Amino acid sequence: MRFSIAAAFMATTVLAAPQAAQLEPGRFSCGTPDPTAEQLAIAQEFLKEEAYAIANGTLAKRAVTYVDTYFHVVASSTAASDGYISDSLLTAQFNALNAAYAPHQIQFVLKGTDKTVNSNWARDGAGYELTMKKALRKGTYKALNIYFLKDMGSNLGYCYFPTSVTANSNNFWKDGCTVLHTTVPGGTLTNYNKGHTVTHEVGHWLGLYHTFQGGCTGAGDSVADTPAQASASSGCPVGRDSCPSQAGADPIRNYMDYSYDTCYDNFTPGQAARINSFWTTYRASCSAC
Ligand SMILES: *[C@@H]1O[C@H](CO)[C@@H](O)[C@H](O)[C@H]1NC(C)=O
Ligand SMILES: [Ca+2]
Ligand SMILES: [Zn+2]
Repeated sequence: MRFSIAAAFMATTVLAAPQAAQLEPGRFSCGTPDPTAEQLAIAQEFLKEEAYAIANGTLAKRAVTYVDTYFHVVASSTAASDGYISDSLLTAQFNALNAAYAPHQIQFVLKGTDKTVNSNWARDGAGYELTMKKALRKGTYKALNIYFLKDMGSNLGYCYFPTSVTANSNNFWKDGCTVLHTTVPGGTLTNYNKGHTVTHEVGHWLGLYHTFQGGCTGAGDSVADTPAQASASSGCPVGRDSCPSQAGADPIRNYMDYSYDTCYDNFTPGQAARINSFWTTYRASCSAC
């Protein structure tokens, strides 16, 4: 692993603001910003090292990474319809997340759950993101904080990619994932209520880009074993091949596409390697945070 990568990019890496949804309601829509040119360059550097580590067997021998996890429910009242998620649905959400990552040496450990009623905080885009997170965020930069909100506009969720942060900076406080409450298993959002909006968003928090990043040409998502894809999928379009001149059909079942929750079933070994690279470089090694 090249620890120099983090330092080399430290000076200019800033967190982009979440993007407004670009797809119509009723489709999966993620507000995680596209990676910057700099972030794509980091991924390209990782890709070279990962190829060696896969080939020489080092990667296969890595230990399980345990990720301390905190759930924060932020609702506008104690009614389920206002975002006050029951304990049983939160347990189901946690289990769905862990099941998705279990084949890849990643396990989440639920360290705490809190529930807050605050109608300003419960509405993403109302201007309270930093205030809310400063009040609720727990753990170091290695800890995953997921905020379940009542209202996300037309996004289902967004996260921030791993980067170089300093203690007590806004980038540190903002780190984490924000997800629409109706996407948890048993939630009311048809086709997106098996808990895999969280799986997808946590993929970003661990360093993964969308499988359709960059379209058919160029570096794409900078992962070698996810076939190139022209655009986001919708539903579960079996056989979709949006880049016919490139190898492989679209990875519609990959958690980093935009398919229905029932369609998703995998991360690839290349994505697992990328998660390991980002974890080691930015989160496990963050001594100042
Ligand atoms: C395998 O490759 C990785 C990545 O380049 C390297 O860090 C590691 O030292 C190599 N291990 C062996 C046993 O060659
Ligand atoms: Ca790819
Ligand atoms: Zn996304």
